Amino acid sequence: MNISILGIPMDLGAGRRGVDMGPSALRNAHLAHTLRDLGHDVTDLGDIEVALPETLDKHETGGLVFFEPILDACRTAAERVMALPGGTFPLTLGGDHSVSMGTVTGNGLRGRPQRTGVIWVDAHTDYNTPESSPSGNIHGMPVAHLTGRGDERLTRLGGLVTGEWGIRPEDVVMIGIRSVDARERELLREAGIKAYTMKDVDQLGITRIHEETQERLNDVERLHVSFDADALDPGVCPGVGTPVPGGLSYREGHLLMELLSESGRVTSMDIVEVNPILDTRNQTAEVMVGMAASLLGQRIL
Ligand code: Z70
Ligand code: MN
Ligand code: MN
Ligand code: MN
Repeated sequence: MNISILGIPMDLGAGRRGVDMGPSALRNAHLAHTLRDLGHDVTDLGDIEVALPETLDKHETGGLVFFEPILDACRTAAERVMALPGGTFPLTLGGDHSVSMGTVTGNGLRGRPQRTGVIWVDAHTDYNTPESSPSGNIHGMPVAHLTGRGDERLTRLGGLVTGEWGIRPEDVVMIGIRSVDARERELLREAGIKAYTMKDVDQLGITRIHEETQERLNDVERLHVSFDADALDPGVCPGVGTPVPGGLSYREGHLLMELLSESGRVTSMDIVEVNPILDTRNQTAEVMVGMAASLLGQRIL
């Protein structure tokens, strides 16, 4: 497969500094080399340019911290993904999770707009709107905006999204959830988004959750996996902004990626929220490179 790596070194959407170094940490953990060893043709497109917070006023526009530079970066990311040749697998590296407003949109609109399913692997549901958000941090809001809720400038990505295309709430499946804000929980319920909590992971197991996910997303034409490193347990991935106890184990993470790989249906992936400042000897980046490898065909035997 042809894989294109694109970094979005942005931490403007997160409450803490450091995930802007995520792309660098993942490259240092031999991302491209690992995927080439699996037989893929890998092109690293480098990073897009993102404003540094030190150069900006901490502008809050209607409950959205750093709204303008985040919209800029997401739009640029979307345009870069859209420009990739058909058949290429985009592997996009965050950055905080607000980058996925750009990457998911770019993947959905590439070539011609297609119905796109999203598997959101995360401790958080990232379904706040500017009104419901307790923090104003945009990385807590990407799923709401991708499914058409919130600030219209973000849902339309500054005019890039025109016409009917959007992610349907029923085409989103979340896995690994264990931290949801009060208002956010109500919004999720109203929207009818399927979310597998850690309770579900414990009760049903990853195999059953994967089967149900495939069934639910049976009709989508493209399938994007957005993997927030904080979905995994902090013992496995300590280098994340807000570690939440009781996460996916190393084995559950790999099993999910292996099953998704075997399905042959995944067309793009993000790796986000890796924070090298808070990490232990780049362990989190190394684990996340392993997750990408499992999704992209690595097998034990
Ligand atoms: C909270 C908010 C969040 C991390 C996403 C947290 C959001 N729900 N935190 N990823 N690390 O501020 O919206
Ligand atoms: Mn997230
Ligand atoms: Mn998260
Ligand atoms: Mn996060």
